Amino acid sequence: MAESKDKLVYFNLRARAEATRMLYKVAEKEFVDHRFGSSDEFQNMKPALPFGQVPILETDHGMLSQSNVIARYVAKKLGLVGNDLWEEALHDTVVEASQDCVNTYAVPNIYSWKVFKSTPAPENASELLEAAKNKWVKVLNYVESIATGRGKKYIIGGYAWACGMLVVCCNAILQSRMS
Ligand SMILES: N[C@@H](CCC(=O)N[C@@H](CS)C(=O)NCC(=O)O)C(=O)O
Repeated sequence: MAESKDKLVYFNLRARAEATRMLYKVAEKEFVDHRFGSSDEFQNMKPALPFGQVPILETDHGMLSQSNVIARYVAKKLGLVGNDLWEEALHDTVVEASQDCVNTYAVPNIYSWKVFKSTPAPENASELLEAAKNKWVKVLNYVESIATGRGKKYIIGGYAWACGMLVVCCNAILQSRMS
């Protein structure tokens, strides 16, 4: 029986789904990019979601949740995680470091005042932004050093792969939304 297309379900945002979308594009593999048309659509689906949150990926095997798990699963499925255990570990390092960077925005909820403008800026706004920026610079320098240390332009496999996707899209989101 032919395998059906994976279905990625998320809001009409890049955020936690974009790395996975980019992986399918790089691999030229078709998938269903389902973006909620309304908040009601999400609320109706919410009770059926493992953690009541998105993104989720519907596959022939069942429903998968947690964005980084989804990205890793898709990267592995499409052959985009490196050539051996070491390259896979380098890949995971960058994914986790990227998550640390995302947390510098998510934990103090910078998004609510800087991106969504739903709350007023806190008194220590400039310190929070400076700390987040410094974290990003540190992580990106380290990511670059992984590639240059191996005499390569890209982190693993001669290409950017999933971890690169995460870094690229986190960066793109921040540049477009935080300035
Ligand atoms: N750890 C989860 C977090 C998922 C998450 O926070 N999803 C948000 C959107 S980015 C969500 O579904 N929010 C709606 C809600 O919690 O009701 C992941 O990485 O997938």
